[in-house]
Amino acid sequence: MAKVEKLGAHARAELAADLPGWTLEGEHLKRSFRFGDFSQAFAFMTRVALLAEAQDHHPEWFNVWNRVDIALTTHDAGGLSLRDVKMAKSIDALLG
Ligand code: H2B
Repeated sequence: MAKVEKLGAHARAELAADLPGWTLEGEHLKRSFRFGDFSQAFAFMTRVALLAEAQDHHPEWFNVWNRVDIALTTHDAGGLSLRDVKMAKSIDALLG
């Protein structure tokens, strides 16, 4: 995979408007999701896992029962990159 650039300050500042629902915490884009039950939460995780494989970009995440917390960052860049923005938008698109 080609070297990927970290987002600059200007691009970072625009993220809040571009990705409502996500928060910027240090070098991570974060969002917490709630579902009706574990089965729905895990079904969502399965769909995200397939996206992650397709994009070769994998989330840091935490699940307990109906809750899925996702944190996106780009290890290859040592921080946030456009890959994280793309993944966040793809995840949002899963939920309509
Ligand atoms: N996921 C994330 N979040 N960041 C990366 O830099 C990354 C990844 N790199 N998934 C990919 C896989 C890399 O490790 C492999 C070798 O392509």
